[in-house]
Amino acid sequence: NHGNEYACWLQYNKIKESAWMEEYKTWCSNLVVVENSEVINSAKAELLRGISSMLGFNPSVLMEPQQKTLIMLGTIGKTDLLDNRINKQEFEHLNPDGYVIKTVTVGEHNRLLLIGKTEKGALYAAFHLLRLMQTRKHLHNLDIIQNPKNPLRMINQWDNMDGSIERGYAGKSIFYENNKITTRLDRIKDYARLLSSVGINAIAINNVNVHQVETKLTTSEFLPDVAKIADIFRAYGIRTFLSINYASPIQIGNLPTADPLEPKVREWWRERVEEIYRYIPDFGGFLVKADSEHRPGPFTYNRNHADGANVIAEALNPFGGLVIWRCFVYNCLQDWRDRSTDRAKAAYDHFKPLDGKFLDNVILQIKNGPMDFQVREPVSPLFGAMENTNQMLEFQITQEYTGQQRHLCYLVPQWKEVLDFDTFAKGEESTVKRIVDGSLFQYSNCGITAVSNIGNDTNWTGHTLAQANLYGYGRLTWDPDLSSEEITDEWVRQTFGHDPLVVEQIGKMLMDSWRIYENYTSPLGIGWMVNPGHHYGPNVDGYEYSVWGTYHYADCHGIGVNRTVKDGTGYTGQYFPPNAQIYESLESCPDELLLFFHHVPYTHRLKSGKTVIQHIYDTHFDGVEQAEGLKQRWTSLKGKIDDARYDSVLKRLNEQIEHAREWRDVINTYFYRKSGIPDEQNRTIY
Ligand code: GCW
Repeated sequence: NHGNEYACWLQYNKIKESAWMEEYKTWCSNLVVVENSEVINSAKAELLRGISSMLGFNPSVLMEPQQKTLIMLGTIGKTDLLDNRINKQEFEHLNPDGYVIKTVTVGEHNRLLLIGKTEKGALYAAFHLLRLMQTRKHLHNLDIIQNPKNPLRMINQWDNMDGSIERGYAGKSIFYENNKITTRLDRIKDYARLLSSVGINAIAINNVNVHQVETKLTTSEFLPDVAKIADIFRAYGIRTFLSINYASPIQIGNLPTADPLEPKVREWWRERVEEIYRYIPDFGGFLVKADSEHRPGPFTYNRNHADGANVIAEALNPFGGLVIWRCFVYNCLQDWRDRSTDRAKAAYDHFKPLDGKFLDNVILQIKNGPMDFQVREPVSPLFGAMENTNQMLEFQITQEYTGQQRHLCYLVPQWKEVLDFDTFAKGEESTVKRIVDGSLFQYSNCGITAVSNIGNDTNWTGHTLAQANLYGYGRLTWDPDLSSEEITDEWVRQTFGHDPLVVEQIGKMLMDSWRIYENYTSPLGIGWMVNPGHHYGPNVDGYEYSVWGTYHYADCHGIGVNRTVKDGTGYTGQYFPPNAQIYESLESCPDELLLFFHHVPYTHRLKSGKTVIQHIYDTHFDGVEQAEGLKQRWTSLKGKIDDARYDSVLKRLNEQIEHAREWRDVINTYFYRKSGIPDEQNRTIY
């Protein structure tokens, strides 16, 4: 037992309130499980663990129902032999991962049914019941039908085999050390439990930047160990994927080329894939970063991304494997004087012309947003722009540009905005969530993925409150219609208990935190004012004259990127109407994205009535005060939270305040110096 910070939201703390204890005891004394499979066994083990820990006794496990009040766990196929009053029609429209939770009366006794359409559904039902108990919900009269909205609910690890994690802020990798796969598999199992409890069903276990050793993960040198990891995840309903190096045929296959149209290359991929499936029969497939940030890809051979993806997809197809091909492709050797190249436009320009050219088992993975994972960006215009090509969405849970898990920044509200964004691709209600769940264009493969925020720190995420981002991400992939408030409330109760003050204060801290971070860092949709390389801390011109295409164009007259069709880069034209018009016009463009789309003088008046320069000053002064407010909320909870977690969060909040001040002063001074316009309120600007 490593304590509450390790257990995250699966603490299963002893229930002290006697009323709840009595109610749950009635239900949980007997557990019937007639099936015996890996996934069902995981579900059974989790129920036993949770119940014994919360209620202090081990339920009797029965092989067949008896005349008692009991829980029944299983799949609709097997449990329909027993009289369970289940309406089978309810299952017809459910996805394979769906389930029903229901309380029924049979004879004189009650049964609580946890019935999956498949065994994965049963596992999710078990986690759901434990969540109901951990959040103190009544169990009588349950009638729940759950169906995951997204077929793929995925996690990407950016872990390297030397144990480092690209953009990792919570220690080292739990998967690798010293260029080998770890032998400490317990931690991976606990990770699988956490992920599965929120519905994650796929994971790519190595960094999309695939270096020399990692290229060999697809070979017999490492496949036996990859298979061990896949075994663990499989028991929790999670399929394992590998990130691959596009130049593998050259690097490990001794071929002179990786040209996708070369028959020898095709044959090589076929053999590679066959071997992988001998070790991992349900292998998920490959995640590919190609022709992106100096990674190899089909461009070398004058082939396009469809040629590149399809040759690998062909090899995977007989086994049901997928190619997940990233759209993060742009010119990373730009000259800052070149105003016609626009990184935000790149994904659309590269991929839109290839609509319909990809095989069915290829999915395009599109980053939110069009530039990168900035604090605020518009939604990528590529969503909805490819009716005949499977798409999925990529979020970043790890807080690369949002405070690196030293600052509190709860991203669920940001993700909700993206998912709810109406692209108008097929008229009204063409929201991003309906595109990536496959319902708008009937995609065969699709969903949501995100870069993980965990490492081997005891609390997994560095900042204990950053656990909420992992939890919330999973919940949203299952059901993007859940509100931020619901998710937050669930997470706080499971993580910190039910004291009303605790629930209220932590909930507010989380809900306000993204806006607070935005306030003291990046105003009005401008990003990138960070130190180059590690991306922590303010540096207004850090990226301004570099090759990455990330400019704000601030000078003594004004700031912002003109991305209009009229006289800018033309980016706004990538959106469907009416979004295209809304962003094109200075009058209708929302304040929060103004500088993403327009270059304006510092004296330009926002819809809020403030000038741009005054907005910059005000938000930066406010942001620091709000960061101080976060600490006040937290310290009001002293004594209500265990010391370990209380102290570690307090330490980070203190650091956040320090850094917020640094941000404020650096940004305000820079723009005061550039514009020469003083703060209306005469506050200190250095
Ligand atoms: O934002 C950038 C990161 C890189 C990352 C890249 C990507 C894995 O700074 O570290 O590389 O995105 O998404 O490929």
